[in-house]
This record gives sequence, C-alpha cells and structure tokens, in this order.
Amino acid sequence: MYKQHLDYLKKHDPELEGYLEDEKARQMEGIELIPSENLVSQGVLEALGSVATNKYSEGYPGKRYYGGNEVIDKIENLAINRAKKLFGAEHVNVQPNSGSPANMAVYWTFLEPGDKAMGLKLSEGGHLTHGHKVNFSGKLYNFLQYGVDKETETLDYAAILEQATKEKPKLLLSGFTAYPREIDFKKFREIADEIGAICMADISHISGLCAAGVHENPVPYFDVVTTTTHKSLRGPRSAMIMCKEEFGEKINKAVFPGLQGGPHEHVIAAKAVAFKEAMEPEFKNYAEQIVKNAKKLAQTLNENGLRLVSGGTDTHLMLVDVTPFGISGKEAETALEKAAIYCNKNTIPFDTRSPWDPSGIRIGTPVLTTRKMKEKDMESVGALITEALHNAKDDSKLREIKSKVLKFCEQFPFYE
Ligand code: DSN
Repeated sequence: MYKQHLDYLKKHDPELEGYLEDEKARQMEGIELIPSENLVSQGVLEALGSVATNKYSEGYPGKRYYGGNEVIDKIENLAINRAKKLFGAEHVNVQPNSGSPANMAVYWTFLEPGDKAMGLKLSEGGHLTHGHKVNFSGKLYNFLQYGVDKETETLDYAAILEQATKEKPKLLLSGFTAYPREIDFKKFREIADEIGAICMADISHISGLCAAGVHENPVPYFDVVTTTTHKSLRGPRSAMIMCKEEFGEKINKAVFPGLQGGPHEHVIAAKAVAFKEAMEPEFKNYAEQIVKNAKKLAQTLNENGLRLVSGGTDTHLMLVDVTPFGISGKEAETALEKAAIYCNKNTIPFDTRSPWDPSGIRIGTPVLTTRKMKEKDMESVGALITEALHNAKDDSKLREIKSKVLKFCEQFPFYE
C-alpha cells in the first residue's frame, strides 16, 4: 500500500492537508472510469515531491544556461535513456510539460503557419490539438480533419488514403482520445509514405499498452510520436516526444527555447521512475489486464442494454451511447458522480446532440486495473453503472448505490 505523506502540512497547513486527504479519499472510495487517469506509485509520488523541483535547468544535459546541473543532467539522461529503451526510440525529449505543448513543438518543427496537416475530428475521437478550429492547431495551420466510417464507427483507411492523396498534407497525424479500437499504425505509415508526409502519432492514451506490447508500438517506424505520461503509462502528469535521430535537434529547439523555459526536473525524475516500472514484467501483465477488463466491462454494459460505439473495444477505453436509457451523456455523468462513479460525457460519432450535452460517456479501465480489479469485478462495476443510469433522476437511489460503491471499493485499497 502506498502513502501520501502529508505530516508537515498536517501541522503547518491543515486546511490544504485536509483538501489533499479529501481528494485521496475520493479517489479511494469511488469507481474511477476516466480512461485518461491513473494512480501513480510511491516512487512517482516521491520523485514529484523531491528537491529536483528547486532547480533551473534551461537547455539540455551537457548544455545548460544555468550552473549546478551536474546531478540534474544525470536525472534527465536517465529518463531519456529509459524512454528510448522502453519504446525503441532513437531520440527522446522528456521536457514537454503536457500533451498540448508536445504536439505544438512537433507542428512547430515540421510545419509553417498555413501548412496543411491532417488529423481525426475531435467529435469522432480526436483531440483539440489535432486541428480543432478553437485550438492553436486549427488556427495556425490548415488542419484537415478525417472521420470514422458511419456504419462501423471505425477508421476507414481507404477513405483516409483518398483524402490524403487529394489534399497532400505535409503531416499526417494518427492518435486519439476517444477511439476504442486498435489503430493500424502500419497503414498510417503507408499512407504517409504514399504522399510524402511526416508520419506522426499521438499515443497519449495507449502508450502504456504500446510499451507493454499489448498494442502495436509505432515509435520504431514513425517519424515522430508524442505521448502524455500519466495515462495508461502510469507516470506523472506530463509528456514527451520521441522521434527519429535526424529530427532530434529541431525537436529539441522547438521545445526549448521555442516554447518552454525551465524544464520541471522533479517531474522528469518521476517520469524516469515510471519508465523503469513500465519495463518490469509486472507492467506487461497490468497492460494485458487493462484490455481484458475493458472487454469484460464492454460486454457487461452491452448485455445490460447500452450501446457500445463500434460494438466494443480493443483497448483500455470505450464510448458508451447512453441514449437507449432515455438520458444524455451529461445526465449520465451527473448521475454516476452522485453514486461515486466517475466518467466524462463525450460525443459519439455523428452525434446529433451538442458537445456540452452529448449522447455518450467515455469510460476506461486503467485505474481499476491498477487497483487490481479483474474480469469478475468488471461484472460488478457494469452492474453498478447500469443501476445508476437506470435511476439517473432518483437521488435517494443514487445515494444507496453510492454506499454499495464505497463498500465495493474497500476491497481494492491503494493509498493508505
Ligand atoms: N484530456 C485528455 C483526455 O482526457 O483524453 C486528452 O488530453
């Protein structure tokens, strides 16, 4: 069992200590289904709380703009070398503070403002930084959007090839935040080669699965791959960029001095911890179990009358159309939260409702699997979700379900 150490705060700042204890209790007492979240280890927590936070280290190992970086260089090199080994990467930059600046640094490296790029629509499983018009990516670049097939709700590679051949984007981006199926990265590479585009993936959601060999890992044969480090990879809240050696220097310059200042070396230390953990055999079992759990949960929800987008999942994540229960995604999210079950409302492909009150919810199994839940537990989780959704407007019933959730979660302690 891991521990959040707050002894000093308890004495000197009990107000904040109380909030941090409350948040820990919320995390332990509820069913966390947000697929982009996870629970980090003691090692990751310790590195995050370390004195590495005190140091300015603009630049890169061996070439800093501040003195006193001898030890920090060792920490950053450790993180870089572990990431290289874990993903088979030629070059790694571990400095991006989160996914958006990582993606921005890649666009900054390969595109000029106004250049064409191509990514999946947000409403069909992409991300804001994959070219949405309200985001810098859609404002600065001519980001064309591809979609999923209306019938199968999955990627149609022939249609992507056709669009890419017609439009000739300079960069082709694969990588998704709400797509439940295996991604054929080899197909994306072929399409990019066909049109001479830079082949980029954003594997933020599935990087833990890729590292464990449970999902195809595009890093060895893509030009550039970004990932956050806190999702299925189970590290600190941050990101990194992996690329071919030939692009390394330009990527480094885009991150610093292009976009960021001093790197967060305590977070980089925590990334090094997570990468070491992900190289251990236990992590492969963990990643395999994430997918087994997701498949079981999808099956349970399907049997209980909910519609799974694309019919199910191959990964850690599923999109559930809740409209068969006569409620919207927003109503589902609110009802589930009252029962201490956490998810996020999400559009489903070709949604007729608005993004603020869409038809679906997005759920996943990384946190539950970190808590050592197995397939049989997914049947219980599926039953609790279904019961809450059937009683979405009945607060007293939702309170009853919450008591059942608290009792269920007691079986899976993680932070004491
Ligand atoms: N916000 C993340 C997610 O929840 O998928 C993506 O950046």
